[in-house]
Amino acid sequence: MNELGRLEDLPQEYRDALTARNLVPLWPSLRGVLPPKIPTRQTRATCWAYKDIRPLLLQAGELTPIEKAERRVLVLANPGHGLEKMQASAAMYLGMQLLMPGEWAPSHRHTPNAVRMVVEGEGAYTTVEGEKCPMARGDLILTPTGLWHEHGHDGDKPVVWLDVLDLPVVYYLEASYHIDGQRQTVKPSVGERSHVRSGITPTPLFNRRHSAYPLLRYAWKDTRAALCELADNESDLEAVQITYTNPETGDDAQNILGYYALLLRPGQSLRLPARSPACVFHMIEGQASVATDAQSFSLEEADTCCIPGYTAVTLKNLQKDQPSFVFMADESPLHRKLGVYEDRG
Ligand code: GTQ
Repeated sequence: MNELGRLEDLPQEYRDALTARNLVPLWPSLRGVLPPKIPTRQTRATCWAYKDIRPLLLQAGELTPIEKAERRVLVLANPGHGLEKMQASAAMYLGMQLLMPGEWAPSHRHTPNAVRMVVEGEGAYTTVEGEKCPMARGDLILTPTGLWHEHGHDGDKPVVWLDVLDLPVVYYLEASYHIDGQRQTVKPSVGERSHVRSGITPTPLFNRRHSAYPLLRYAWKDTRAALCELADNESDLEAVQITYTNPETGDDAQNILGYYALLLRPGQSLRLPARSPACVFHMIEGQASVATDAQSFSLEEADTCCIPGYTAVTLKNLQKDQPSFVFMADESPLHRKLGVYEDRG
């Protein structure tokens, strides 16, 4: 590969003439934007332990009233991107959100898509387009782009959940904004009751409530049962993984980020190939290690880590006699739509 000319090789007068006309020579920066064989990734393998987050989040509950926060969130920021960027990866944002009993996080809608993975507590709910979605540990609740959502809490202990948003990429596209709304009138819940069995959906033609996002809440008890069934019925299946999908189209549940849950059999070690998207792992139940060639994290319940793209990962269940359950989020839908998705094995 040729050594390319440097900026310093050019006469200062010439460089100034370019700058004055908003022009930049490509060759000094060509290898930077098109590095050989593998992309440069700002995303660093990073782990956030829940035992570190929890006391600081509860302290935020005392320091900052909900009215002053709107959303009381500590952002899980990847130091590789710079903490102020508030990104876990190029396309993913992660935050731990706290709602105290009786608090209310007011209604708004925004262009980035969000999901909540419930970490701790009972009695809270997110109302999405008038549909009240109760929150229990491990439940996944979608608040897709443009839909009104607000959070409330009728219980008596703090509730914490993990927010996953595609905010960094929507912001990068200069397409990120929000609109404030009124408290929503709750209507009878339809999503879950209209999709009680996979493969059976209301016929869209006759469905007056038809929405691009027909299912907003994926209860952990159902997801867990599906994973256990899969593990029991297919004893030679290596990756016991489900994808959270749109029940009417079979597509990923959202357009930009993909969401999955994985059962690791007792003591199982599972290698995930090096793929182009970055991936987030969050421990729902049990304990597991998440290892790359370079480093390894040990995840306890409610811990979260992020691994950059183009990196093979080995997950290992650290429990010898019980399954462990992992929630995963990645950038696959975005990479596939853009045509840049790669699996390097
Ligand atoms: O709960 O609506 O972590 O709007 C970041 C932005 C949560 C939310 C976040 C948000 C929300």
